[in-house]
This record gives sequence, structure tokens and C-alpha cells, in this order.
Amino acid sequence: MLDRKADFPILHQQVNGKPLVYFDNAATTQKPIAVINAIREYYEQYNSNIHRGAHHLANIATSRYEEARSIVARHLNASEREINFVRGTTEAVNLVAQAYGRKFLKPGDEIIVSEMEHHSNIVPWQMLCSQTGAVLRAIPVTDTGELDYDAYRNLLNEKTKIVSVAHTSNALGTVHPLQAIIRDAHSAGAVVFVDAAQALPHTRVDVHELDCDFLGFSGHKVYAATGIGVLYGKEHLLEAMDPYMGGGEMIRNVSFAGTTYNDLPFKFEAGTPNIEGAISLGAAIQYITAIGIENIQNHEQELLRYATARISETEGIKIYGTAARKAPVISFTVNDIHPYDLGVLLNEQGVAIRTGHHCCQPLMSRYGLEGTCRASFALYNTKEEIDRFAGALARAVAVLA
Ligand code: 7TS
Repeated sequence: MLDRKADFPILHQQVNGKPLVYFDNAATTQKPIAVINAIREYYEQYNSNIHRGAHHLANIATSRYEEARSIVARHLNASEREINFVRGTTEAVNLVAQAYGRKFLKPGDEIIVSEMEHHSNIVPWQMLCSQTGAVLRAIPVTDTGELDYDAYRNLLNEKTKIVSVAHTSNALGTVHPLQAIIRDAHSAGAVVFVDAAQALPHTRVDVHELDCDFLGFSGHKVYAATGIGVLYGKEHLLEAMDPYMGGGEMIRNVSFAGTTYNDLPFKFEAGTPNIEGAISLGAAIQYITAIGIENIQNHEQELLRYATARISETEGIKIYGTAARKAPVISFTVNDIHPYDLGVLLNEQGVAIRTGHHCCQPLMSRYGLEGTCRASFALYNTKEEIDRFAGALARAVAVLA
């Protein structure tokens, strides 16, 4: 088992008189000292705007920002020109919907998502549909929390232009059979966007192996700062797209007779970017690479097995999402106790979980639920914390039953 809690200063505190147990990692992860120091060094040693200054600090900031892009590119097995820094997964989806979808979709074209998507992988496509006259279709979800693959195959047809699915569900933890999804989408002539927000913290993601056309993720879910994320796109697709936002940095030449745009990846990075965020993301990826993503995965899978077994002892518990391939996420309800009430009583005992619809209202409707309790684990969590969580859960249930 990994033992990395010492790297995360925030975890060493008491909440309501009890040691903090942080199991809300699918919402956001805590930051290791290596990442905090990278941000601190940026402001203490070389804060400057990038790409435009001829001076010492600007040169260091530019090279550290571009170094972060290289680190991300290597991590995803992409080229640097294919890595666009954005605010997060949400912006990555919106960018593709607007800069690709608005240019290439016509009335009657179809976009496929799944019933299990986060709202950020549904709403931008609905907006695109109302702008273009395209139609949104949703892959249904089975009782075990998997995609109904036959239904997906039946949805695919010559009108399908975009398929956009998560690598891993934030609400249930299900890991989808992406290679097959992508292969079948390509056979139908569609491009595929992969929402990898819940994948990057837990597993290796190789865009070449997947052969996805676009992929987005958020830095803050993978131990980096908030407000930074990545859109990967195949170079020929990014080249064919129009810019998403206009402004500084994304231009080659501006005149009132006409403006020409900068090369990739700057074409999609209008304005001063989140420089320290990108640098923090580089540091975060170096941090997880040094530990080894396979070691992280083994540790988290052991936590998932242990936690599933421990909380299954709770009378009246129902776990949603029982697929064989799962990220370390457990969504559950206990009898008809309101998830929020359980969340409050767990918080009183120092345990942080998430309650509610997890920005997946269509999925909740599918199960006839308003929400669930969700415990999600990260590389720094321990079995001892799971024991405390299981004890706290039993006490909360005893009070509310
Ligand atoms: N896609 C998935 C699969 C997510 O889990 C999230 C955030 C997003 C997209 C949006 O990411 P953002 O960084 O742009 O906001 N998921 C959650 C969650 O499960 N609880 O809080 C945020």
C-alpha cells in the first residue's frame, strides 16, 4: 500500500474534533507539497507574463509554462501542438462543441452522449443542437451502471457526427469500454470526445492507443490547481477548427482588413493564460509519475475492494454502480435515509463525502433517485481511514434509522 499522506499538508487537521477523512476526491483532490511549492516558486521567483517579454522573468515563466505542456504531452502520448491549456473539462467540452461542432454540424446531424454523463458533457451539446439543428441522443445505462452497448450500436448511423462519453463515470465509477466505443464511432464516421476528468487521477491514458479525436480533463482532480485543464485534439482536427475565443496571443497578424491566426496550440489560448495553473499541472503530473500510476491504481483498487466490503456490512445499504471495471468511487444509499442527512452526520465525525446528484441528474432519474452518498478515494487515502468511515457510517445510520 502507498503511504503518501505526509506529502499533503491539508490532510493533517481535525474537523469537529476528529481527524479529517477526505473522501470527496472525485470533486477535487488535495495538493501535495511539490505542487504547492511550484506555485509558490512561480510567485516568489519568476512571476511574469509569457511569450511576449524579452526579459529574464518572462523567459523563465515562458519556458516553465511550455515545459508543463511537454510534460502533459508526454503523459498523454500526444504532441505539444495537440495540447491546449483550458480552464478545465467544462471548457474543453464547450470549446469542441463551439469551435468544431458549430463549424461542421448541420440540421439533422446527430450527437451521442450517455445517460451517465456529467452535466458538462450534456449541456454544451444541447446548446450546440439548438444552434445548429443537430439532435442529441443518449446511450441508456443498465442496472449495474454500465452502458447498454447494443443500444449504443443501434444509435450509431450515418448521421452521427460526434460521440462524447466519459472515460470513467464520476457518479458510479464505471470505466467504459472506450476502445470499442471509439472504434465503432469511427466506423460510423463520427469523431469522439473523451471526458477524462475521472480517469487521469487513477489510470494511464494514452490518446494514441485510444485513438480518440478529442480528450479533456481538469487539473484540480489530478492534484494540480483549479482553473487549469487540458484539451487534447488530433492535430488535423484542431487545424480545421476556427478559434474559440479571439484576443491576444491567438493571432499572427491583426489589421482592420483582416486578421490571421496563430499556430497550434496558441490558436486556442487567447489572452493571458493561467500560467501558475499550468506549471502546477506539470508538477502534479511529475509527482504522480514519480510514484507510478500503476502503483496508484493498485493502491486505490485495494481501497475500493476494502471499502466496498466494509460498508456492505451496513444494514439497508445499496451500492449503485457494480461494474467489474470501476474507479475508486462508491455511490450508495441506505434505506430511505436522505443522503444529505448522512453527509451531515459523517461530517460531524470528521468524514467528508459528497451527497446529491453529482451533476448527473439524468442518471439519478434513471435510478429513480434524487441523489446518493458518494465516497471517492485518492492515492493518499488509507485503510485506516476506511475503517473510520465505516464506523462513522454505522453510527450515522443508527441515529437516522
Ligand atoms: N466530467 C466529469 C466526469 C466530472 O467528474 C466533472 C466534475 C466534470 C466533467 C467537470 O469538471 P470541471 O473541472 O470542469 O468542473 N465532477 C465533479 C464531481 O463529481 N463532483 O464535483 C465535481
